[in-house]
Amino acid sequence: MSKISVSIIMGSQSDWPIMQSATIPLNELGVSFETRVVSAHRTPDRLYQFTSEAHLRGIDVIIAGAGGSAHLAGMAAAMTHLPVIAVPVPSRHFNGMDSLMSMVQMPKGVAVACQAVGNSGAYNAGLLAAQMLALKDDELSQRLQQWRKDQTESVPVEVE
Ligand code: RP5
Repeated sequence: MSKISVSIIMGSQSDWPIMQSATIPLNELGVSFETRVVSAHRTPDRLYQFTSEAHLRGIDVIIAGAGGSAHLAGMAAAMTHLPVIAVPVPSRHFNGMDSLMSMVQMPKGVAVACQAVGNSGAYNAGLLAAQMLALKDDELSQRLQQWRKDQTESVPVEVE
């Protein structure tokens, strides 16, 4: 494993069952990551400290998952120049539609790469982070290209 390049942050421990999906492609591709609970509204000072220091600690990409009024990704993107990939976590009352709208409708000037709601979005967030890092890492790029080939070959032609 190389240096920790990806930070997976989430608004609550309760987001982890969804956000854990982000770790699958990262592990498969050999990308090191850290996980942190950082809430925009419950721990604003922690969010400030995290975004102030992330690039200094060598983090290259941030994955931010949250549910409900999911301002975590937008706030993180407002406070760091690092790319932020957002994962809308399914919420208790609106199945994640509120999370999606909060994350995807960023006003111009602060970019957030919003993924699908739920496990698929978290999984793809990990994959996208690896693709970003592969731009400057030839060995990771080779692993990523092989991973994509393997995935394509794993799709059966016949329906069982
Ligand atoms: C958000 O509120 C979190 O991201 C989580 O999705 C949601 C509910 O949090 P808990 O009340 O379960 O801690 O801040």
